[in-house]
Amino acid sequence: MLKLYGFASSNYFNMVKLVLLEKGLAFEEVLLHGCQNPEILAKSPRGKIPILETPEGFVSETDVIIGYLEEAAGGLPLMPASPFERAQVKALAKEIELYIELPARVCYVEAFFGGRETPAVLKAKARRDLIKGFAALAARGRFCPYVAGAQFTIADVYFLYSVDLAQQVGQKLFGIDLMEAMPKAQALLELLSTRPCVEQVAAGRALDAPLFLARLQAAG
Ligand SMILES: N[C@@H](CCC(=O)N[C@@H](CS)C(=O)NCC(=O)O)C(=O)O
Repeated sequence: MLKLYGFASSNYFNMVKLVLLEKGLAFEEVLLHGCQNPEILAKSPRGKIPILETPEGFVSETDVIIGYLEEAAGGLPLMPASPFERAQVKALAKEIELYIELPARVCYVEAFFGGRETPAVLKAKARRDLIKGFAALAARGRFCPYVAGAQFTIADVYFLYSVDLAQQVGQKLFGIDLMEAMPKAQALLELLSTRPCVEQVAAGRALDAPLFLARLQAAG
């Protein structure tokens, strides 16, 4: 059986978990925090989670894991059939990852965990990048009702677990609403939150949240 390594407060872990659930695939969760010990590095060379264990070995990096599941694991397709439409979905997911999730991530500790302040120069860059990232999403996203069109796809998975956190970073750190001019994107966040698989992922995240906070506090 497929095994998903990671922890439920991780948005990347939750992306893969949602894909597994939406596809209706059987899998087991294995609790693991990213770290640099040799045993983990043998499975994921940068020590990051999530990691997927397959009958043939380990796969790391969320977009690669999701691509593997789409190609190899069966279940409900989360990509369109046409190569051109697939390219649009992949571009949306990649742009959300690179230009929304990653700039927002630089500010997570300050925004969500009351931890150390993000250095001013990084914060200013994050603000600029987020504004451009959301503009790109507004330009390419279709939101009718899903990010890439009428089908729920992996672009929605990236959207769901990146945009809400980035929007909160915008509000908390910069006093801006990055989705102010995107009412359909806001409506999509609400629509996605009612999907049974999304509710299941949210329940796991809620259970893990206090443990994750305690870990962060212990790590200083
Ligand atoms: N590029 C990676 C990012 C995954 C990632 O950042 N995972 C975090 C948890 S949300 C992690 O493992 N952090 C531990 C570390 O950086 O050592 C992916 O797409 O899977």
